[in-house]
Amino acid sequence: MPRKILVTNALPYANGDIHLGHLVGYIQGDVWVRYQRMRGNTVHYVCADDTHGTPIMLRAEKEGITPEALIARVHGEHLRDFTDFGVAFDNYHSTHSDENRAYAEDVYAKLRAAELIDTRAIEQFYDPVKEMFLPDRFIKGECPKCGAADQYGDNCEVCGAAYAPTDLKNPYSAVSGAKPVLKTSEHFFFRLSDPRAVAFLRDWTGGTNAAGGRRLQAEAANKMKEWLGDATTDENTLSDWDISRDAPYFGFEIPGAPGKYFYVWLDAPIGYLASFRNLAARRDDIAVEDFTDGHRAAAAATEMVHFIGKDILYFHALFWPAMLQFAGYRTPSQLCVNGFLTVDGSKMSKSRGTFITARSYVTQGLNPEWLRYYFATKSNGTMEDVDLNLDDMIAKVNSDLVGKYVNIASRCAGFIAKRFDGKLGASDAAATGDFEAAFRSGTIAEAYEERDYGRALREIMRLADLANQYVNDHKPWELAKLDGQDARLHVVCSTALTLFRDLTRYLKPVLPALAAKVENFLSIEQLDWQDTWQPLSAGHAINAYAHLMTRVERKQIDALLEANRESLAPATASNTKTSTKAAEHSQQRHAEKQQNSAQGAETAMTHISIDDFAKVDLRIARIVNAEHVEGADKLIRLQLDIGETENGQIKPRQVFAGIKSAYDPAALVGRLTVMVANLAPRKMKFGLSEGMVLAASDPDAKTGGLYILSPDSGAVAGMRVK
Ligand code: B3M
Ligand code: ZN
Repeated sequence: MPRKILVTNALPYANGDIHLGHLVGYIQGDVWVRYQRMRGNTVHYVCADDTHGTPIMLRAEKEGITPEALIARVHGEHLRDFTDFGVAFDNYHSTHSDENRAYAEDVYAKLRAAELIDTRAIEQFYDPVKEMFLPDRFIKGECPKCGAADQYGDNCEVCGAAYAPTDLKNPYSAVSGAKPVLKTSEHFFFRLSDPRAVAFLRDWTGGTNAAGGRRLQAEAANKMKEWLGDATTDENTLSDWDISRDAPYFGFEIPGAPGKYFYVWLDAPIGYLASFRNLAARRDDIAVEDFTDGHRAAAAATEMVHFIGKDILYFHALFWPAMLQFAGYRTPSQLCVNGFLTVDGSKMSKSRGTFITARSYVTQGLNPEWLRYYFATKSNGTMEDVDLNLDDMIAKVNSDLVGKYVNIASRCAGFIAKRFDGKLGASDAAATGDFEAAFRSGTIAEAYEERDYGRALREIMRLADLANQYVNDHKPWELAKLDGQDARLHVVCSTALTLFRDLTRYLKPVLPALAAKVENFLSIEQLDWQDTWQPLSAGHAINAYAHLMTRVERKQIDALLEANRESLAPATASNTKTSTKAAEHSQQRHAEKQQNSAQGAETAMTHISIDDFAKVDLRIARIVNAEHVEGADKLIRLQLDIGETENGQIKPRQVFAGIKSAYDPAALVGRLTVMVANLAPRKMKFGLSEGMVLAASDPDAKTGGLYILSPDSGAVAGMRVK
């Protein structure tokens, strides 16, 4: 019986770029979906943007646009990024949608009817200037333990202490700078403390998935034990979960409770169902309730599988199944949890350029399937962190994909075209038989099922070694030079291409674009897993061999790092999100912090310390030369004297400044201005830019003008500006 599976990936927040850290989980999900489909299973693969909450509201406000406009723009960006990396959702929807509102209201009404919603007054920090309650991440102050300034309301980044925002000394609002006051308001709580909740969750945790495997990975099941306690010690309960927020808030207003909104994490996972329903509305082959209705027998024959990062396990393993269960919906069949991404062994960093956006990877011209392949080799189905070791990625892609796999086709295809009119001959049954036996003794399929893609690929590369061995043993390039060996040459090349086709089949979940090129080159139907072991038949015409994949060069990686490097990286929250330290605080506070931090970065960064400012080396610069740049419509090339010399000569810095619209180069020569002297040099198309000049402009571009800064008279080149 083919399986019927609804697969989801975590919904990214609608206020930040997709980066390589996100892609780990999306690629793992997409590979699994493609594998399941190749096996003949029916899979519906959905995702959406997670659009609600305070950070998105404030971000939109800061940009001077409505939240709706912000989320519409980001939706387009995210979808494009996923598409470029081959992550092919059947539907990419939004939590700010009618379907989601309807589901959220329904779940809430059913939980209320089940007497699982409580109302309680709570006291929280409130920003009297901005007139809003402040999430922990928007409150800063001095650490109660070590006294470090400008620490967030939940934990100290200097000494690592965790505390409540009310513990901070001299707290201030990161939104307005005002001193927050304590204010009481009514909140709604989902009563997870109800004994039914722990009993249900213990049972759910122990369940198996449709393939007979565990519902949860071992590490996730251990976490659950930690959270739920032991069934023999009865007193264990969970804390109730605060599911409402007060206006102003961007989200869904709670029916019957004006001014109260569903907390973003209530409607975020419900977004999976909303995206699925939205998909079903344009497909007549999907009966939504067969996947979602907990009372329907059909739902027992379908699966719902969630791919998520380990930082949001708490939400997906406790709140989400409990919400579904007590609202009468089907509960998740399986959670597939991935770890964080590190790059070259460290957490991603903007100053090192390892905080790499999906967009920059594509625009720098790197092949997304290199990354898919590398991430897959590093995925083993556990919650362990994945390290992107850049030199290792280059080595693996070049040796496995280009050196082993592509090499089989590139060494044989030409002879078929030149000597046999593009038509294959018979295959060598002994060789294809050996290959088949090697496949059958392996566990590639099980490895894909278990998301141990690293193992699957190691086995596939062993098969590629076999195929290469066959080519090396028969040396078509030598047969081609001998008289009377045409028939042999024909068999050898045809056999190698049959083996190449089968390798392509096994690689296809990971490398769909490459597989499509091969299907075209071999002129065959779309490969799936079930194909029988028929060699490509004699007389079958193939197409001319076109280049399949290029090697990765270190200089491409260096350019990528350069493009992502920010010399003055604020300690952004997206960095925090990937830290393992953060992963160690369990429980809801942690998960909420993750959420708030992931969203809060841009808007919360309204203050920096004097030490932060001191990192900027500002200098008076004399413009010794200025000229237009051939082929650049915005740039002027400046040579700036900041008092640096070489062999007694002034050694000016070259800076490309985007001021062409406002200045005639000739008028700039001789002027003094202010330059950032310690900005990391940046390779540009036109040469190296070794700094930046400061200029004023209207953020809304209402006046359109650009004004470079000048010091008062008396200042000379090289003086420090502080
Ligand atoms: N937007 C946060 C995250 O990616 C959140 C996931 C929602 S999944 C329902 O960490
Ligand atoms: Zn501290």
